[in-house]
Amino acid sequence: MDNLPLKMQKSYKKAKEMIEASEDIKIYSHNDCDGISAGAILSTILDRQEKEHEIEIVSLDKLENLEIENELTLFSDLGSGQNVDELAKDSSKIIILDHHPPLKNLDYSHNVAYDYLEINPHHHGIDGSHYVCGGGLSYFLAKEFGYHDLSWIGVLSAIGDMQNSMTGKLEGLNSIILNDSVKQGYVSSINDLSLYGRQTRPLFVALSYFSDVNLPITNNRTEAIALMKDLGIPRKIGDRSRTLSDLDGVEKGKLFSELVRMLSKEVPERYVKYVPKLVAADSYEFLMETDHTFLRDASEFSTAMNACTRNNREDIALKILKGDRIAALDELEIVSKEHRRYLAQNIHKIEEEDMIKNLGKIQYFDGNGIKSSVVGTIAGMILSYGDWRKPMIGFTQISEEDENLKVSLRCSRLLAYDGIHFGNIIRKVSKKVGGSGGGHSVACGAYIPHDKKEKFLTLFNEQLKMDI
Ligand SMILES: [Mn+2]
Repeated sequence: MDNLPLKMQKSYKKAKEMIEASEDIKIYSHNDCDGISAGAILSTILDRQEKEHEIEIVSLDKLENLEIENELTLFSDLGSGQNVDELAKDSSKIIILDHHPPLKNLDYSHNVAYDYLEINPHHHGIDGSHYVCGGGLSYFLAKEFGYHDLSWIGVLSAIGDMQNSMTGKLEGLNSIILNDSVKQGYVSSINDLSLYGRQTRPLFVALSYFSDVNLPITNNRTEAIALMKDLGIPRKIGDRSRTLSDLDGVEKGKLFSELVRMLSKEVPERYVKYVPKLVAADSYEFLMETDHTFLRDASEFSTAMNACTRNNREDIALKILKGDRIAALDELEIVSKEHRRYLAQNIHKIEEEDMIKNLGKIQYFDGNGIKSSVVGTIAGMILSYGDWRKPMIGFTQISEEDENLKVSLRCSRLLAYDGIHFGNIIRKVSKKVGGSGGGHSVACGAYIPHDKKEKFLTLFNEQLKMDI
């Protein structure tokens, strides 16, 4: 694909005109890496156009009964699945840039008095979970204004949104964004080993976090070091531990073959064909950023943005995305350190107190006391202490004021490659117990009534028996 569908192009022209004609603008964007990226792109467009604006990064529940007070209101990475215009005035102008399944059809704008423009790939037959996300949709608006230099944020948002999760590549409209950023010299796409922490983690540490399948190196740094030694891969350069980004092609080749060999021995026959995809994927490097910093690697960068939102510090993430590389980085360092400490403490507790329980085809833990914003992150991290063949489900109270439960699920990518979509399953099951949920195939979540945990687990297990 090398251009947007014609109808989408027209919508972007209209969006540009609406912005140019407005003086008082408000942006609402979603509180995750994708949403903040989208918000940062929109805010940068408005800065450059010298348009007065306010930006608010919000969770989806904040969109109920929203007062539409500004001349123009922009919604990014949200809005299609909510009735955000319920309280719109006849004079209101609304633009939605969202990739989630829309509630309204394309003609909706003809039936309302106010100016309503929704740009959503689903309206044009394009799947919004793999081919474009909120940040990408916002980048296409920037492009309409001629701001191609913001393309790298579009790439970041796609990685943050796991748009590449099924194939290890950016495809569809995402590939247009990637091409723009490569052409501009901002991004380089590298076929690499699929290990987290390319720039900042010592390679032996990155190897020890391999958790899609439990290998001898999983959670075992000694084994990881021994593996590198066996393959003749030096651990250090001078005093510094080498990271994945330090390896040359020959070294990566050796490591790739060895990981494929180890995994193929470990997984059931029917998964063997997915093993190469598990070990190698495209990585994206931001060429204007310093080597060996999290900023240099799209995946590490997106994790840092998520750490900000999980700790209600969207302001830091926004500043970094808009170019602050000094004060905001210091602030981020403090937040990240505390974030990592919190995660480690809770993972240790779950492991020490043997809190992972098994029920048929699932495993779960009661994360009572764990902040609901990180229960998913923790579920993902303790997967390696459980059984990779089963999804890991975490429960915790939504907040001190709300005793209902947040449910988060993480699983090995192998299960998704094999065709299971946990986002769809959790949507179905949470609905049956009077809650709501959804998400990606390997990472998803739900909110359910406080007394429905057992029922949820039973139904989820039954559903899985039918689906597998
Ligand atoms: Mn998104």
